[in-house]
Amino acid sequence: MGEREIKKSNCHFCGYLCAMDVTVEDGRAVEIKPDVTRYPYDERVLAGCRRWPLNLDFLDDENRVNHPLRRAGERGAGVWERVSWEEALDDIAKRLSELRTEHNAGVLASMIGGPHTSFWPLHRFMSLFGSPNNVGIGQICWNPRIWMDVITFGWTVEADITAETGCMFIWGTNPAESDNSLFWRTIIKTGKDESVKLVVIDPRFTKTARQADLWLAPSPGTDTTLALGLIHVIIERKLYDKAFVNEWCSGFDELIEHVKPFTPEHVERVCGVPAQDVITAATWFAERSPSALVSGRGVDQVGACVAPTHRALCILRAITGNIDRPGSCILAEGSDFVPEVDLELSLTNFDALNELCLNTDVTPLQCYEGYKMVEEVTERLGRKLPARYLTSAHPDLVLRAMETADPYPIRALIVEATNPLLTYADTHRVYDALMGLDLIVVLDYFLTPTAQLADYVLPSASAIERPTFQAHGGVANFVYGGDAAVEPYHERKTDYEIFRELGLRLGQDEHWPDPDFASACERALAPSGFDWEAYCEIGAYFVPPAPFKHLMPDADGAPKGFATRTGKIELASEMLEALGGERLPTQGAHRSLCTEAFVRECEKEGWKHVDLITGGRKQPYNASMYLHVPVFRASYPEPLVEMSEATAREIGVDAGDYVTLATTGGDAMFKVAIIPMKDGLVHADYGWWYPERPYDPKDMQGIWESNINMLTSCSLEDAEPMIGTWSYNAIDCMIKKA
Ligand SMILES: Nc1nc2c(c(=O)[nH]1)N[C@H]1C(S)=C(S)[C@@H](COP(=O)(O)OP(=O)(O)OC[C@H]3O[C@@H](n4cnc5c(=O)[nH]c(N)nc54)[C@H](O)[C@@H]3O)O[C@H]1N2
Ligand SMILES: Nc1nc2c(c(=O)[nH]1)N[C@H]1C(S)=C(S)[C@@H](COP(=O)(O)OP(=O)(O)OC[C@H]3O[C@@H](n4cnc5c(=O)[nH]c(N)nc54)[C@H](O)[C@@H]3O)O[C@H]1N2
Ligand code: SF4
Ligand SMILES: [Mo]
Repeated sequence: MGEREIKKSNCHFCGYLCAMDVTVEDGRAVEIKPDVTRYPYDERVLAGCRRWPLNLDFLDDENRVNHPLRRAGERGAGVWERVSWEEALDDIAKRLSELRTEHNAGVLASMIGGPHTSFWPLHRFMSLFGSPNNVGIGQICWNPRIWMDVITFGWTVEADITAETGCMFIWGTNPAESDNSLFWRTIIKTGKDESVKLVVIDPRFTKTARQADLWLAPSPGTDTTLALGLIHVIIERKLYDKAFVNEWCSGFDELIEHVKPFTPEHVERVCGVPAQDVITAATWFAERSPSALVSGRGVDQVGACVAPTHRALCILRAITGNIDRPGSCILAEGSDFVPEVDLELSLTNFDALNELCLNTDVTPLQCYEGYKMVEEVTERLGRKLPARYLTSAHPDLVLRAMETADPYPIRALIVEATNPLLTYADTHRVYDALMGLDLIVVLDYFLTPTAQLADYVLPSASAIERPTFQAHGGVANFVYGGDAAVEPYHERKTDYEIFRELGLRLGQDEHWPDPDFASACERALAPSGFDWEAYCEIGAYFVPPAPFKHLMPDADGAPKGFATRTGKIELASEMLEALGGERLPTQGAHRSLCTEAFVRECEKEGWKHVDLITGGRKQPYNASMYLHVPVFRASYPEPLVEMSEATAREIGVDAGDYVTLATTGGDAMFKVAIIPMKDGLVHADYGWWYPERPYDPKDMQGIWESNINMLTSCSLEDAEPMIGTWSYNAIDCMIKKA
């Protein structure tokens, strides 16, 4: 037997990054167990998680990509040859350089996905290359909340759930499935605690809703109205925090006028939520302060409603004094370590990136000019937001540039940690655009359907083969993770090393001083005074945010206030108005994915027209990941569409029947599950493909069968106008028994 050693590392199969003790023998991991000594150990979390043992399986998974692969047939034919790293990187760098010379730096786009890895190495590479064209989850995940928080409060806020919290709103998020963490455990505890009122706002009666004292089920995409209705009740009944509003909020008189029409009866008509429930929820939130609020995809992915709903939720917290008060929502601190924007180097090359930015004038906030404007506010705190997510290029514009070279051609694409054929809107359009490109490079663990379209597939090191440094864009003083347990197996490399080596080939030498990811993280951490060894030993660097920061004295001894233009919380937003937007939130319109003619035609053939929401999180999967794990598939073998009993009756189907869902964009098949939820609405799983099938260029492992994103669209036409958010919720489709 060789040398045995216990290495401290982390699982990265969700954003929680549980600490693991990995037994390593001769450079190979032979055993893994949760580390009880390190953040964020929680017995119940681990007992509820089925993924962590996979950390070992994934190292040797037969489907893993172990060497760089080069396309050896037509694009998408599935014919590959093994090449050396030198050959692959030399050729990619040469072709990128030629394309840039022939067109401009915008010729290269990148696509990213959920928080699977640190994306700043890709962003650094793109910034230095000169392209602003990174597409990803920016507009539809996390980013809208960050924008609206900063515009209203001067920085971002996080829920601070403590023993003092008297009421909690869980709005459009289902942590029971999406966040197997302490947060979910807190909700279970809160659900049992008589002294805390838990309100869940979700059209589905989720596992989270089952914990609630009150479940509000608004029609999808009517949340702005619901939030304005709560504000109406709070103002009408004088339940707001008068002293806080007087001293620290601007625009209250305008707000009073603005919410007058949003009576509980009006809310009942628009949202389908009983008027009495609106009153109860509003009263609890105001009277039981400190109250906390957490939101998720049910607020983030509803097109035109996204910014107004977030703004209304900011206002709700502000007028009840639930900002920066323990037990409510606390303004985060800036990071003591290097903020993400300085790692991604977007500001270093700002003018060049701004020049090529496709979003400017289209989505005035989500672009480099919008970033600059908001910087005026964050600078007062001496802080910077990450720029790459908040300026991410709109997919409608990037796809158009690929399709038509308007306003300039995009001919090359780097795909890191995402599977856009399953997870981006409008699969047919994404497929066609990718098929027409000159160069596609995919970094992934597996040969996903998207990877099958590449020129090069580069094998990424997975968790425990690489260090982790999770800093949430550096918008809080919190980073966690740890070291690698083993060197990457086979010829895999960390994503950092891949971008560095490409960067070195393209003259970016001075900006990549660290040879490996661990030393780059060490450098990023250094300003905090914490060294890498201590970080790996403890697993986190965290400075809890101080409460009541607006009351702290500035240099002149006056209270600091908030970092907005007015120094107060902006109920009516000066900044949104300056960008051509609304001072106060109004309800945005629904997105229809079916033309009238399409609806008429379908109805003649017996189809029903229903509201649609998609992608509600489900354990044990993550979007398109883990479907190849046999025990997972045995427990969850098929893609489901959920609906209420009444809706099923209306459509003429039973649980277990197969149905087809269709929009003007495409159709997909699902198996019916009956759950308690809003009537007239269906909810479809997302990310579904069949990795067990041998690859065939036509079938693409089933991406044309039950992939809900064949039906969705990222069209700017009815996207949110400031940020450009498109819709995965609050859409519609036709449905019929298959
Ligand atoms: N209809 C609909 N569409 C949606 C959503 C929805 O709810 N409904 N949700 C949206 C949201 S919020 C998100 S975040 C996206 C998620 O979309 P994606 O992030 O594209 O989803 P995943 O299927 O998790 O794809 C992750 C891919 O990255 C690979 N991977 C994982 N870790 C690493 C790594 O460290 N390095 C590299 N190189 N590769 C890695 C995995 O093998 C997998 O192939 O989907 C969005 N799309
Ligand atoms: N198991 C698993 N966990 C995950 C992921 C995964 O793919 N799988 N993905 C990770 C990622 S990338 C993300 S972004 C997070 C997302 O985490 P969450 O935000 O918790 O996402 P969901 O679980 O889909 O919860 C969103 C809820 O919003 C509801 N909803 C839909 N439309 C509306 C609406 O118009 N109004 C209201 N009020 N509610 C609505 C849906 O019914 C759903 O229950 O999860 C992360 N965790
Ligand atoms: S999947 Fe998430 S909850 Fe499970 S062990 Fe890994 S990091 Fe922890
Ligand atoms: Mo996400």
